[in-house]
Amino acid sequence: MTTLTDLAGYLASESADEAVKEVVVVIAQACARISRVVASGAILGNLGAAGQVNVQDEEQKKLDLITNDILSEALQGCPAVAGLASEELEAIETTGRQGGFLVTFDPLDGSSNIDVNVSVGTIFSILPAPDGQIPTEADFLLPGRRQVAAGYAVYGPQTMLVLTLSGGVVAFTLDADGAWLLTHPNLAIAADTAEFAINMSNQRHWAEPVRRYIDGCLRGKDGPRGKNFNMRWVASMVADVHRILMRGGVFLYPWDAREPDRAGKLRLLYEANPMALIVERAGGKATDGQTAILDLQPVKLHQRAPVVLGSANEVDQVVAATAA
Ligand code: AHM
Ligand code: MG
Repeated sequence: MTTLTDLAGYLASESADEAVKEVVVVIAQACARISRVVASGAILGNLGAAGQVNVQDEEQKKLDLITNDILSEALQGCPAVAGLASEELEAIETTGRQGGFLVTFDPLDGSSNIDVNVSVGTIFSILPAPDGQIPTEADFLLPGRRQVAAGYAVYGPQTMLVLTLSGGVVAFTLDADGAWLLTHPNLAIAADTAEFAINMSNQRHWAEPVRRYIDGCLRGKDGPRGKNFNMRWVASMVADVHRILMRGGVFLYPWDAREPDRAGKLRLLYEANPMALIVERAGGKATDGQTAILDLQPVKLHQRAPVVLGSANEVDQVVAATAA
């Protein structure tokens, strides 16, 4: 058996700033801990609702709160971190330090799946912090292109950490001893696909162009696309994006008419932006339908965005269908 490089070995070979690497190590350790806590589920009495809602008015699970605490405590203790923001925290937290980095995260994405033992994950984004001052919320409102690193951990049949630092996209698998081993040194998303991911139950609420695009896929080889499509929807963005990284596909969470004043379901700073950076670095595309996700200027911390991402040529098809 060949010996696999671990996270420390990989980081030693990477040209990124040493302080960013420190932040990545702290997050990776926290994700390994979260993996154990998630895996213990009912044994530790951690499944089920926490009995409160978050800033987005969504019911929080016990594990949303536990995993949020694990990550925020880890980042509070990391010398290179000046501030953090989480899906589960209304306001930013500062660490009392200046300079270094800001981290935004969704500690347990797809948490509606926890109680039924389906894959969930942690998503994170690392941004530069302002020099010479304690960060404020405004300092977090940077376009996704300013991210210095992004990644996610997926807690599935295998626990994996997908990461992009200064170059491409790599993935590590957590071994039984708690080490992250580099199992996927160069992830690239196939440009073409015949697989789409969308919550079809919202069909009647979509805008007409999205309906038209999906209708074209559903009509298969008898329709305008001239080929049959498969559909997958895990309802865990990490799991859906992970599948797309591994075998191609397109993921859509568009605006819909259920909450017309909201741009979509997914949040820009800790869901759409980190996933968009990973997808672009792997050769795919990520857009809100008009603008590359990474070029959107955030105006508030928990802002939402419509998301279309994945195989480059299929994202182009969505954009063309929605522009028509
Ligand atoms: P969460 O962060 O509260 O878990 O919500 C985000 C999740 C995504 O992981 C997933 O793509 C989407 O919500 C699923 O939404 P739906 O319940 O409409 O299928
Ligand atoms: Mg989420």
